[in-house]
Amino acid sequence: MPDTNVAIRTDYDAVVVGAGFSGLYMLHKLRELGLSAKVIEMADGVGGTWFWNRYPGARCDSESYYYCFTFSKEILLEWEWTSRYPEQPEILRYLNYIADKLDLRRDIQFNTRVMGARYDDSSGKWIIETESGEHLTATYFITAVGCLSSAQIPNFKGRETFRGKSYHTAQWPHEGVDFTGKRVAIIGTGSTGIQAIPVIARQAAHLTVFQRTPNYTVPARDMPMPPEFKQGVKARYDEIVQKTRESVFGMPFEFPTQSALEVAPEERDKVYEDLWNRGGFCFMLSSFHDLIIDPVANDTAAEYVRRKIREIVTDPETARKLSPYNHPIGTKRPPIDTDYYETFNRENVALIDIRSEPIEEITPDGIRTSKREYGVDAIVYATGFDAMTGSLFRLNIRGRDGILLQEKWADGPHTYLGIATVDFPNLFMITGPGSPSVLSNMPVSIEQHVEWIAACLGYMQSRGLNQIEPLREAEVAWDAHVAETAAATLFPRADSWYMGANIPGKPRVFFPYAGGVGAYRQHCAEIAANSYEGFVLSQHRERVAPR
Ligand code: NA7
Repeated sequence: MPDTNVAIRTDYDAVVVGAGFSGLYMLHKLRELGLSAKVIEMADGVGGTWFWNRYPGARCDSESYYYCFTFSKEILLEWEWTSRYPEQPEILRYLNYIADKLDLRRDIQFNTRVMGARYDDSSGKWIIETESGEHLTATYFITAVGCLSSAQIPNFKGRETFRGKSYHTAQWPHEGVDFTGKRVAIIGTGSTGIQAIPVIARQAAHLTVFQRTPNYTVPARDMPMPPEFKQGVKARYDEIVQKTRESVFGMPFEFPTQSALEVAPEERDKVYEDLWNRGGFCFMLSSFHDLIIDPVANDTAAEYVRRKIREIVTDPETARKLSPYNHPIGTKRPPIDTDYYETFNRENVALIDIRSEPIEEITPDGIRTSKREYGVDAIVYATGFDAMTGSLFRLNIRGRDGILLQEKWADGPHTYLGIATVDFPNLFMITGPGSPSVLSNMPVSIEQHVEWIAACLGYMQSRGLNQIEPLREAEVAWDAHVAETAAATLFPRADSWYMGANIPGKPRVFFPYAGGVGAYRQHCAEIAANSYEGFVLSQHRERVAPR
């Protein structure tokens, strides 16, 4: 990058990276402020997560009527969702519709990868370098890169020797994959594997599932959106939107007030049974208030799911292998499914528990465990992501004095509100670590962050200010609050990607903020109302080098 300690030209008020939900809305808000902005996007289209994750069975686990933008009544009323849980192609169509409706594409630069971004102290500007060697300058640098965008393939020995086809679920070929007549292996039973396994099993000649940790999953109960439900939702949108914003998880469910331990076992089972039949996240979110804070309460729900597995799966040994035992329910990101446990009753599906039979290597013909080699034609890696920080670190962001974000965060992320970080002035991270982000219905948290950032920029604009950076003591206090909030829950008891546990060498801290969407929103609003308490706002005066 050029060493610029002289006055530099500024191309844009803001450069935003990523054209998914966050980048699209951020661009719209920046335009409303009259600021010049450019969105840089690696893909050749909008959509972010929903552009890349095209694996069989890919759909959203949040229900369509609240997994959407809410800032425009016109959009809310105009767009028609077809099913209870939108499939990936439908969400991608929706985001394309948003881009067209708001005329966003003219300020998005597609097929462009950001290689580095550096804050230049003397000019107070960001210099963003792209893969083609282009340099863009901006006053504000805004990351809209998503929390689960850096795909992770474990470094199995011999991986490159495999003669068949390999796929990561988040890098799926756009033309699709036909597994008809093929012997397929899938590694990973997180939300993605759980969605993909039943669909691949119906197509492939044989599917071998390599499972490291059995997961608790609850039926989604997907269905077409009944027209009367759609109408009812549209009539009640204001109320639904309000509820999601004030809720704990960004979803319009009533938070339960009862403890799982206050009710008789039969009554408790009835609650679980009703919610199991209703389907989706409400099993965890609408049953009892203490499932994620009290291990005894939690185990009532965990045991209910284990019982269901024993009822559904006909082979007792397979049922045993599928039964989660080493973490409380809900402490890993809860999946929801369509026919997941039922799939293991199929003749063409085998389950391999790789804790008792570890994968030793990938061979030219398949996967060799400590017991035998499994010959396959294709391997699907449903092995997840370097969550929350992976997509930020890929940008090689350098703050004051050239400090690299991954160096500053070597022992885990340090942020103020999950939005900003000391030594990186004018950097805003939409749904960054330390914010509710992945513990919430993402569009709700994205809208809240984008609107907060836009309001902050508007405040600065109206006062002739152009520099913002958190105070170190505010960041230290927020980090402590994020950690103590997580410590009051059962989340730290799981080896989850929330804890960085899926990536060898990643610091073991709790990455998102567990204090709830509503409380967090209120806190951010109070900070704004208190003249952006905890931030230093100033006017940067460019240092001009002597001639
Ligand atoms: P997840 O939830 O991280 O799941 C990844 C799965 O892959 C999980 O079962 C892992 O087992 C398994 N995995 C990861 N590394 C390995 C290795 N080295 N060997 C064997 N198995 C491994 O990712 P998803 O894509 O399913 O979901 C991510 C989010 O995307 C999801 O929550 C939604 O928000 C959308 P583990 O449990 O770590 O033992």
